[in-house]
Amino acid sequence: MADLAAVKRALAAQRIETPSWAFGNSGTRFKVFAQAGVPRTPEEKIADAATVHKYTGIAPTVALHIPWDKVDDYAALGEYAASVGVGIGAINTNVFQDDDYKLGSVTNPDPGIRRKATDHLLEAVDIMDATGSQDLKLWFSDGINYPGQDDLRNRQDRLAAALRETYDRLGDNQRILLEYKLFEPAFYATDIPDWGTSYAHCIELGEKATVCIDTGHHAPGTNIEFIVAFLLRQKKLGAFDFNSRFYADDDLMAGAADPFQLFRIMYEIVRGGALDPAYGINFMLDQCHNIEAKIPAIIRSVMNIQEATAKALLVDREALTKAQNDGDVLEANAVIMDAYNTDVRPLLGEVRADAGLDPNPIKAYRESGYQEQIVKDRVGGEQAGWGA
Ligand code: LRH
Ligand code: MN
Ligand code: MN
Repeated sequence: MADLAAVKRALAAQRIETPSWAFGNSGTRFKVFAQAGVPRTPEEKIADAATVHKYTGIAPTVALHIPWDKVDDYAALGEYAASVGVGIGAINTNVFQDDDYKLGSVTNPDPGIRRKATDHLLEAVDIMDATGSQDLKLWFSDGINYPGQDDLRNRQDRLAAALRETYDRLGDNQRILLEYKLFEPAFYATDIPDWGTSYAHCIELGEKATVCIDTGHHAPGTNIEFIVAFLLRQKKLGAFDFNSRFYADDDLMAGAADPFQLFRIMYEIVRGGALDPAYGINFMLDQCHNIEAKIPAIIRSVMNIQEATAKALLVDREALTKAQNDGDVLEANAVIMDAYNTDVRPLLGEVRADAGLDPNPIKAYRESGYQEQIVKDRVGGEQAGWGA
């Protein structure tokens, strides 16, 4: 049996980072459905993130995306965040929304465009210095649409050079989180399409470079928990971008499409001793709430991850090990399924009550009047960044 007091302590200590862009309007390439009350400024996105933290108690940092969250004074933005009770988390770079990047950013055949893209990555490290952020999150949309369009191998060399320059600019407590994605916007070959490519570049760079797993960036059917287990064993897993998907990179609420997969991922995290914030994994959300209200959707996502984690913590590890060593396939599977099928909502309600929170964060948010207030106060909200 799992030790319930230890499970509760682990749940109370869990941390999840919210993405500033999830609070703004977003949509598909077909339509952005604007919502009333969405943030107009980075400060308002941070205020919404602080609200998510207020009701969940486990989301004390918010990731920024530059230039979507561009301000003149980043130190002042960091101070503002602290004043509303949150910290600035990962700084996400954006080298995908400029006409110059049509043929790629850091892998572009034009050295001038590569310089511009790399300078943006270096600027992001300056922002980390100003905000005290430790994580530089890099995702490159770079890739090609047609066979022969560019040289696959030369693009890897250009990528490695930009990564090296950026890595060498990092301070002692700063690190690179290198994200991969199978396809989109490139449709034939992406320059960092999978965890193996990201991992190889991270190895080449050094210990301050680790892989970021975005759960929506794989081919259907990919066993993500295997990737988690493998990277933990190599000490090269640095972060998650959690979201869920039915088809491609849908960016739906984490745990909505496949809560069982989320549980299996969190089980590998627990089994690897990597849940404790001291281990250093940044558990971020990366989602878009195109048709549902944003703040409660983000609260729901945090709760879904908590539920998957609670179930993972409840796995009877001793019984599992015994069944595995006995070669008892059915019993081993039953131990995992018993944990997954446990209703952990009352347990999480207790954890929240112990922390002085309402056991039902969504209800508490709805009753708080915050939503009505932002609808009244904020007129003319901005698009989160897609196409903005
Ligand atoms: C790319 C991605 C990456 C970006 C974010 C907005 O699909 O997952 O993390 O920074 O979306
Ligand atoms: Mn992502
Ligand atoms: Mn994505």
